[in-house]
Order: sequence, then C-alpha cells, then structure tokens
Amino acid sequence: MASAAHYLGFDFSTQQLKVIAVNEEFQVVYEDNVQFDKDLPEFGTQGGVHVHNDKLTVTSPVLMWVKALDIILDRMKSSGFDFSSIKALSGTGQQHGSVYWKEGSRAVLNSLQPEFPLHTLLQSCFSVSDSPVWMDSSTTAECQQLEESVGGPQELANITGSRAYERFTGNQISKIYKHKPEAYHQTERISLVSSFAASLFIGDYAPIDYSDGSGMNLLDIRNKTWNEKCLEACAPSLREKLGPVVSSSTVLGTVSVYFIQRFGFSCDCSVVAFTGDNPASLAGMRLEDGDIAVSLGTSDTLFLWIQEPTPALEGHIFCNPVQSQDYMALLCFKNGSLMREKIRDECSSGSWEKFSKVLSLTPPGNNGCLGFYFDVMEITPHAVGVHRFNGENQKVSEFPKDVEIRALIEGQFMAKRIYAERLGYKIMPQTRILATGGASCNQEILQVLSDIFNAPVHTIAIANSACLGCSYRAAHGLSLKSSPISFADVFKPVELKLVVTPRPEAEKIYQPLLKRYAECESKVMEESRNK
Ligand code: ADP
Ligand code: XUL
Repeated sequence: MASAAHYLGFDFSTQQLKVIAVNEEFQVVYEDNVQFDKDLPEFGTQGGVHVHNDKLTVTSPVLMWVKALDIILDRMKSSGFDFSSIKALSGTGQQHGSVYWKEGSRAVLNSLQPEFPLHTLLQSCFSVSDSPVWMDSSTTAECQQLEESVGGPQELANITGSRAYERFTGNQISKIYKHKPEAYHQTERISLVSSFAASLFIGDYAPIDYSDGSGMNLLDIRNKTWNEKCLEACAPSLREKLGPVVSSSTVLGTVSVYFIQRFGFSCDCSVVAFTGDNPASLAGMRLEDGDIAVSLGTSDTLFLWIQEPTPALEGHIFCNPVQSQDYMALLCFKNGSLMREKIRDECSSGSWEKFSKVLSLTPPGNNGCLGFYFDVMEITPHAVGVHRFNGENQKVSEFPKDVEIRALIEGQFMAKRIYAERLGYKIMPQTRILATGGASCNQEILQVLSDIFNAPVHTIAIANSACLGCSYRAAHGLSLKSSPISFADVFKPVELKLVVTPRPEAEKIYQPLLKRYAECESKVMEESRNK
C-alpha cells in the first residue's frame, strides 16, 4: 500500500540542520536534527561557527553542512521513512552566508554517484572552504565603499532594502575578492546557504530566491534584478557568478538521480526554491498582509508584512517569500529579554510577578517619563547606555523603581512602532500582533505592546517556524504549478489566542508620546556620536 503524501522542510541554521516532514493535513510526522558541535566534532565548531582571532571574522566549514545532510538523510532512511511518498521539498538557511563553488563543480553536481556520501563527492568543490556567515562583522571598509559607490546609505537602502551591513553578502564577497583573489577567480558560482542547499538536491546550481537575495545589498528589491552599480562596487564578473534570481515559490525541478537511487525518492519529487530563515519563519507563522509578528526572546525581533515599503537607515526590507509582489520587513533589537531581566532584578527583586504587578498599577504614558535602556550596543538604533527623560524632556539620572519598569517596557515598544512605521508599516483597524518568545507569556507586558500599537495582541505557539514554513512552501510551490492559488488560501491562519486588546484611551496617550520618544532618541544618538 502506498503511504500518504509528504512534504519536507530543511533548515540549515547556525547551530544545526533540522528536517521536518508534514503530511497532507500539514501535521508534523517526522522531525530530526543534527547538531554541528556535538554530531560533527571533527569540524571543531562552537555554536556551529569558528570565530577567528580578530573576533570579527566568523565562518563555518561548508563541508560540515554537506556532511550534516548525509547524516540526517541516512538517519531518516534507517528509521524506515518512505522517501517515495515525498511530493515536494524545500528548505531554508541562515541568511547572508555565502558558498563558493570551484570551477568544474557543476559537472560534479550533475553526476553524483549514489554509492558515496555527498561530503566525499563534493570535498574538492569549494574554492573557499570556510564560508563567511551572518555573525561576521569584518567588512566595515567594504560597506563604506559600497555605500559611497551608489551615493550614500539611504540610496543603497532605496535600491536593496537595507543600507550596507557587514554581514550582508555583497560586502562579504567583496572582502573575499580583495583578500583571496585567487579563490575568487577560481569560483564559478556563489550561492547563499539556502541556494547552496537547494543545489545539493537538484544536482545543479540552484538560483537564489528574491527573498533571501534581498539580504545581500546587491538585489534591486523593486524590479528584482541584480543592481549593476552594486555588483560593480563589490567584485568583477559578479553577475555571472551569482546566476539568476527567482521567485521564492518557484519549482526548481525535481531531485537528482542521486537521491532517487540512494534514498528511494520518487523521480517526481519537486524541489521548491530554498530561502532565508527569517522569510521562512514568516511562512511558518502563516503571517498575512498587515500582520506583525513580535518575537520577545533573548533579543527582540519584528517581522512585518508590508505592501509599500519605505526603506530606511534602520531595519531591512526583503521581498516577501510567499507573495512575490509584496514585501516583509525585519527589525532586530539586541536589548530584549536580557535587559528586561536586568531591570526586573534591580527593581522588582528578580520577580516577574512583581514586575508585572507594577505594570498593571502604573499609568499608561508613565506621566511623561521616557527611557532608553541599551545595556549592550543596540542594533536599532546604534546607541548604548541608559538614558532617562522626565515629563519636561530633561535628562534625569534615575527614576523611582515603578517608573523605571514602565519606562523600560514602554520605551522598548515605542521604538518598535516608530521603526516599523518608518519602514512603511501602517497600523490598520484589522492589524493583528502575533507575539512569540519567552516574554510573550507575560500578559502585562503584552498589554503595553497592545496599547502602544493600538492593536490586539495574540500569542502564537510555533516551534521551528522556519523549518516548518519550508514544508508549507514546498506544498504551496507545487500547487502553484497547477493553479495560481495564494499561500493564504492553502494555509488558513494558525490558531491564535487573543490575549489583550488596547485600552480605549491608549492611542490618545501614546500619539504625542511617540513623537517625544523619537525626539529624545535623536538626542541620545547625538550624545552617543559625540562620545
Ligand atoms: P531565545 O531567544 O533564546 O529562544 P526565548 O524565546 O526562550 O529565548 O525567551 C527567553 C526569555 O524569556 C528569558 O530570557 C526570560 O527573560 C524571558 N521570560 C521568561 N518568562 C518570562 C515572564 N514571565 N515575563 C517576561 N519575560 C519572561
Ligand atoms: C538576519 C540575520 C539572522 C540570520 C541567522 O538578518 O542575520 O537572523 O538569518 O538566523
């Protein structure tokens, strides 16, 4: 008896490779992971990476990723998983990382012999054996050069969705070209981690998808083509080395003969373009037009579904991974839960319960007191330190404990609204905030979030959203081949739990306060610059 149909999602993330199989009802039926440090100790990584002596250069061995795929598929085979039931697969990778295929590697990929594992077959295929990854911050000079060559940071953001960032791939490629010209010239294709992984499955170079391609400082996010000026500023002959770009839901082809013969995949098993992990999470959370997802973890992250983006100096605009004419925005705030824990320890004896009680007893708007709490150098905005302003806009050195707690939480969420709106996000009556991560269990914190955005907050409990999102994308990409059905039509919204709604007076209180917060932030930034 033939077993039911399945879809697979792979996630080549920083510390591990994950796989998820879902059935036709999109329930998870198989799940596994390979931890790079533990399961592949021969590569000597810590947290999946090597931090070099300069502390700025961070790389991962590309063959470690290949070997992890060998292991995860072998384990799946030993478990008795019926590979012939897989109709389509897709996947994701940590964003921005790059893989350098040596001349002649396409021919190797085209004729993989099924009796050998991939890491043996591909061992001489990479002109750079240690791939730069997103944690790398060694390309400040390249960033400056790129911004100057297009007319400044805002101009670069207008084209590519982001000003120059050290981890963005164009700047990484530029560094490889400068420091390892030999290796660069021997490279016939440069992949992202996502398109590299897709290449393994199709046995040929897989194109980069629009959404992950938006994290390179090279792609024009509006007309979805490589931007000539950016290419030229980074390295010569880059267009040929990058190959084409495709919509994130494109069916790239079917799995190569290697997978059919070695594991028993069906020759019809489609491979849908792989994408970056943040875009894949948007798919996994089944975000819809206008939604905001707020992850309150170690650091805080916002995903926004946007139709008309206005790229800014802070935050990133990517092409949308499930609806290619739309966009998504990503904002990262480094001072998230760790900062909240610090103030909890200082002001409410280490108790979340007491902390929450203070939030419920103090007035929205905090009688005009505002605060900026950046224990470590913040990403959004680039500033550090604790800065407090009283109702008269004067800087003060301390607040009473209950004022401090509210100032922290209000400050964190006002920043999120301000930066989201700068990127083109518009709060509408139908706006939904989907909260995830450790602090989303705290209703009083979510009440402040709801009041500041003047929108209801729901919680969403989804594990491994990026990997799961790729099993969904595999199914959607395949169904697009027969009809132009939208992602939202295939995947009804996940079940959400409505936790809080905004207080009626909230918008009136926070509108003027948001304006003041932005003004005070400019002062804080100026102070940081002058230091
Ligand atoms: P990660 O980003 O590492 O996956 P999590 O999403 O698991 O992190 O979030 C962990 C954080 O959740 C902890 O650092 C802790 O500060 C926070 N947290 C846990 N419980 C609460 C609570 N009741 N109120 C506020 N924050 C909480
Ligand atoms: C996003 C970013 C990280 C990586 C790794 O810009 O650098 O989130 O995608 O997860």
